Amino acid sequence: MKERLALALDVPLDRAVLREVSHYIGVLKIGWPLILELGLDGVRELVRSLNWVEVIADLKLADIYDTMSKVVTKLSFVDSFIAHSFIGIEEALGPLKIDLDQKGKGLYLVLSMSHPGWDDEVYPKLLEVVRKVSPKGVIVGATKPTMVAKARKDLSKARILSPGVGAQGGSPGDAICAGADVEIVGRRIYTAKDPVMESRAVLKALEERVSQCLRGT
Ligand code: BMP
Repeated sequence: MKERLALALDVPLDRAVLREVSHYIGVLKIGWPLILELGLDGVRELVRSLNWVEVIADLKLADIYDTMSKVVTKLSFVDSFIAHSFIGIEEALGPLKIDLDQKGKGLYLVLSMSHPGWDDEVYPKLLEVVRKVSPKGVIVGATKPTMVAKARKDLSKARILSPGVGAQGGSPGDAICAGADVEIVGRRIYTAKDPVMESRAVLKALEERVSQCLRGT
């Protein structure tokens, strides 16, 4: 099950601690906070020092293709990128998808964010973009399992990554039970007194919840 948990590493963790955490969490999500803290070389080295199932660069790309292509070229050490879907296709997500396909990289598009200020009125419009681009997957907040279930119904093949477990109120396993593939946890783990024990606890809670919903209880 560890491949169904992602660590949002928004602050650096001690290397030995991170190694232990990776026994319980398979996917690593890195983004601006870590890159600005460690620099690109530091992040590259950290990413390469361990064997992750997938490393996702969460820069929430939202620009014209030409600019986004310059950014993704600098991050060849990751497996996938997250971009905003509202930027549209022509000269933006269309060529970005082709570029990433050629590079053997995945693209995830933001479909429904986890925070209270996000307005799901835009969902149908974003879904239309997602369907046309056909990315590897989408981001749908774990704080709204009903939106996860809706996205799963609307997109049978896309991977669904769900951030918001822990600090934002989502409970481990709820998003997966609603149809997500991966749950993303940040602060609950990296601010814990013992991030290794916390990772283990989150994985255990996720496994218990998922086996519960598989049994239909
Ligand atoms: P935390 O568990 O500490 O709340 O971290 C969640 C992570 O997921 C952060 O890196 C955040 O930027 C990201 N995220 C989110 O919280 N909500 C979204 O809708 C999309 C995200 O990428």
